[in-house]
Amino acid sequence: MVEQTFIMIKPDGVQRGLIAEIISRFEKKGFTLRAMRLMTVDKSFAETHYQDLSSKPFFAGLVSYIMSGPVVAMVWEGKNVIATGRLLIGATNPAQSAPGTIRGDLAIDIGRNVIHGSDSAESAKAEINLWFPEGDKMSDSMRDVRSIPYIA
Ligand code: IDP
Ligand code: MG
Repeated sequence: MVEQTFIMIKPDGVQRGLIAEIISRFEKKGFTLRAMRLMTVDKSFAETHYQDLSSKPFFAGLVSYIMSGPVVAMVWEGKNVIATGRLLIGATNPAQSAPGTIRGDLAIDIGRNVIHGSDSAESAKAEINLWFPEGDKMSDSMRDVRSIPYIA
C-alpha cells in the first residue's frame, strides 16, 4: 500500500552532519521525498509532537532535546513506508538497534538517537498534519517540477 510517513532528523543528527547520510538511506531504499523543512520547534510544539509520552519520566528531557537545535522534518512516501521506515531506523534504544539500521550504525544513546519515524498510520497522519499544516501544497509543487520536461 502506498502511504506516507513523517520522518524527522533530530537535533543531534543535524549537529553531527548526518542529514545527507540519513536522507540517502531512504532514497536508496526507493522511497520518495514529498516534503522537507529545516526548522526549530518551541516547547509547546515539541510537547504536542510527543504528547503520547507526556507521563514518562524522560518527557521533559525529551522535549528539551528536540528543542535544542534545528531538525529536518520530512514526509516520505512509498509502499509500506511507515513500517519499513521503522525497520530502516532501528530499535528505539541504539544499544539494541541492529547494525545496518540508522540508529544501529549512527547512535549510542537512547536520549540521542538521531531520528524519529511515525509508528502507525494514525500517528503518521497526525504528525504530517502537525509538521506540514499546508497540506499537499509542497508535494504538489514537487510533482509539478518533475513533470515539466527539460528543454535545453
Ligand atoms: P521511537 O522514537 O523509537 O518511536 P518512543 O518510545 O516513541 O520511541 O520514544 C520517543 C523518543 O523518546 C525516543 O526516540 C527517544 O529519543 C526518547 N526516549 C524513549 N525512551 C526513552 C528513555 O527511556 N530515556 C530517554 N529517552 C527516551
Ligand atoms: Mg515513537
